[in-house]
Amino acid sequence: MKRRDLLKAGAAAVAATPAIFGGAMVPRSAQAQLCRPEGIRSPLTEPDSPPVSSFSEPLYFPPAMAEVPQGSLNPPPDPSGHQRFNEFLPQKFYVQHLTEGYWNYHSELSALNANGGSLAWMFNGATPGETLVARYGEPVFVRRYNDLPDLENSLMPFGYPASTIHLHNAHTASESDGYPMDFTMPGEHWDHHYAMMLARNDPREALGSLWYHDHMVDFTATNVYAGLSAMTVFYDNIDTGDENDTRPGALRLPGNLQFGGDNQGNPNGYDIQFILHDVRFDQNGNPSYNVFDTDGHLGDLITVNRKVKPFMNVEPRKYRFRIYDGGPSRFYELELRDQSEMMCIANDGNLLEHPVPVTSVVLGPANRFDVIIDFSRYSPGDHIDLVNVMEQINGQGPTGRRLSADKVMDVLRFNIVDLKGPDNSQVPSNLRELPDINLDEVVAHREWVFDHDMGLWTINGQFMDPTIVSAAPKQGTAEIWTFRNAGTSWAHPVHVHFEEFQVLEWNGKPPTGVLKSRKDVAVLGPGDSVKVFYRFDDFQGKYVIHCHNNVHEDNAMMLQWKIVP
Ligand SMILES: [Cu+2]
Repeated sequence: MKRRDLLKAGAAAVAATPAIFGGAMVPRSAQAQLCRPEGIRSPLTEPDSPPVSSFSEPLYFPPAMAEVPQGSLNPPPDPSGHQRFNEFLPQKFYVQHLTEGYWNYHSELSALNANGGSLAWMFNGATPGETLVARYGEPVFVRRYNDLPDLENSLMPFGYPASTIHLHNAHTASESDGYPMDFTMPGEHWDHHYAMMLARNDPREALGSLWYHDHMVDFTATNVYAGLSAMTVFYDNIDTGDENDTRPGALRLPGNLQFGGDNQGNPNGYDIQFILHDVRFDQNGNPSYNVFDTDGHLGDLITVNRKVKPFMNVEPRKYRFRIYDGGPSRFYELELRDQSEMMCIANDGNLLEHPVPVTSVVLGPANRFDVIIDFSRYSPGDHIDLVNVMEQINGQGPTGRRLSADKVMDVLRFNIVDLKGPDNSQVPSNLRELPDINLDEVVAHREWVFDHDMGLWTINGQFMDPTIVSAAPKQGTAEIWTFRNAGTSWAHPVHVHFEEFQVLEWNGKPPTGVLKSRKDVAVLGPGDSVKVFYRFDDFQGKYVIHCHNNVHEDNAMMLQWKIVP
């Protein structure tokens, strides 16, 4: 072969390489083509966190939100402020207060701080806030008070104490969605009505693993990093949360709904939620953040449920883990240190048609995966670690390379303890069917190009501007949207509020494996293009499309769109 042919073959090989995200779990050799070092504009110069021990801190399990009586809400809920309120009358009422305080990320960090903890913004005194556990057919009302200190009195050296809380990616009316301009200032509150309705009344549209987080315009990355994130679990007629459920159709996935119960110091039974945030701490044990780096923010310590490199006791049996990448900018490839098998059952919180065996999961900011890990292959006294092997050297995106063995990042240790009872859970071969895609319903095609212009991040050449409506799909119609990354050295996890999408083509090819699913975040590596199918139903109003690298989002990579009659 002549040299020129070799070069051509090399170029073709790169062009044909499946993107890491479009072909999640692609062979390692195919992945070293993402955010390449030659594209680096902002080498990481932040000081390292103080050293802390791995796996010495117990995992934090946020409790489920506790109901309050409707009559305790003063003023009472105002039905006129919500679409379809009387049709979906709330059955469960909750109240949250956003406050500033101190959180024990790790006892060795807390020991560095005169206040005995790391500075944090929290929901009802904790981060992550309580888990919203809800069922389809049982509408929910959440009142959130912004009790953060005002800017002059806040001790947090970053962030802005105005807040709007988005329930990602619930099928929520615009006014309850946490629209970025619908924010409260300290002393104000906002009411959220979650109808707990299936999109288009279709049980195939049920969502499972969601999260709620601040979405303040221009300050999402910092406010979430400060602590304003938490998890949500929706159950329905087949994914009932009870592995002992004898009703026909019940999937009996691991879980026993023992919220508030306790068998291993673990209130959530065998259905466990992990939200990952990478955090960098200063010498006083407080989170640190460089507000001048618009490429993204990387922490050097991975927190799980806001505990640094914690441990969790598990029985030798099956568990369901819902794993959330809480950002702001880190991408993960998570695997067990022995690279043993996990069963992936959901992508972005939506059950797959069939479980897919994997040895790792790849997540960009805001992606979620549900996996089943069967610890029965281990014995009491053993331990096995969950680790991150994705190399990322700045906020732009991952390099695509695997971390060398000495650089692999500790995430969480599972300590195997004695079995307490029988494992009645199942991993059925059929989970949830996908809704139909009827291309005859498509009335419009739109393309959204993610790029970098004039020093900031853009979509279709535009910066976030709440006075501009960039698309106005009609309620009851379907459209095809194409997301394209025009950049050569950065990744963009693209998120659209309100509706799930199904991927038609990822770089021209139909999705397979774990990507054959409903999703709400499409991670675009350099040059990637994704064509998706949307329907717009049930509610009207304003929503956003944005990059979920929250630092890109805050530096203008967000547009408003609207569902119109
Ligand atoms: Cu981005």
